[in-house]
Amino acid sequence: MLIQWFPGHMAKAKRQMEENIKRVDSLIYVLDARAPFSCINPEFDNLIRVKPTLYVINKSDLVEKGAVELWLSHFRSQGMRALAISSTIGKDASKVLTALREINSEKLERNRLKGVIYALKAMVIGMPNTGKSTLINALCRGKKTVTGDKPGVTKGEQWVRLDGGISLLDTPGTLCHSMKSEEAGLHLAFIGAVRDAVVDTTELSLELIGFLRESRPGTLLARYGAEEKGTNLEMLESIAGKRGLIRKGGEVDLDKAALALIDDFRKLRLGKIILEMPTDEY
Ligand SMILES: Nc1nc2c(ncn2[C@@H]2O[C@H](COP(=O)(O)OP(=O)(O)O)[C@@H](O)[C@H]2O)c(=O)[nH]1
Ligand SMILES: [Mg+2]
Repeated sequence: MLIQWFPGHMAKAKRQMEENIKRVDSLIYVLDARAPFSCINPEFDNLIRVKPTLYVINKSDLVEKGAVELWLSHFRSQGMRALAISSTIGKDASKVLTALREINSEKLERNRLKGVIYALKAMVIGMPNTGKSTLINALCRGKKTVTGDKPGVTKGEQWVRLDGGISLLDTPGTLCHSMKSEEAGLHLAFIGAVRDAVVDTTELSLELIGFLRESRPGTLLARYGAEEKGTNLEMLESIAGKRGLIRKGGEVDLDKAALALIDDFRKLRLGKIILEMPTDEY
């Protein structure tokens, strides 16, 4: 199943980011822990090339700790500065600021020696739904100072000034013109980075069933009591039956079963499931 979605507002957001890159010291690149590789957008390459980048594996609470550790060491072995957090948990987000100061330490020190208090500026980028805004909100702890009406800062992009002299620029999530691979497109759709309305959810659920049967055998049986046999479509029918999702004529309601399955995956009701692990290729 090929996923393709690059609406006009993303093209516009991308142009704005390319414009705003000049105004920031570094980038905070937010990835979803369930699909860290697929969340790396080749269209951001021209941004990361010019500014030091901090990779933040967000939503770590949705995957096993060991898996996150493997991704961190994988990224670090490639010379990327990376850390893992959950923006929705406690003070986890503040680790990002510490790391941001670290990667800009030379600049901060140079300014300090000149007697200048330098205010760091960072642009927060990432695929849609990776938690960029949640991270920023966690960092400003409710005392958000949005200065969105500056010239050149249009709707959809917002500067937020934090205590301690750091300003962050929130950006709208951006996908790519064409997905890195069919698999990457699917993973992004599973984690909700692609708007559900533009995807055939029944077909997407069949892909998810396929993934689970192969990578996590026993998951569907445990959750729905559905024997893992036959085609993926037969499994979806079986899930619909087990959940009592029946239409008026007595037919199973595949659409509802598909939505239920995808929702169960996203809400952790199938357990903590990472979609991709580091390989030699990436
Ligand atoms: N479980 C979990 N959910 C998160 C985390 N960070 C963000 N979310 C959720 O992910 C969804 C998208 O977050 P949002 O900040 O709007 O993403 P954005 O599109 O990148 O700005 C929201 O429902 C958040 O509550 C996290 O660390 N863990
Ligand atoms: Mg946002």
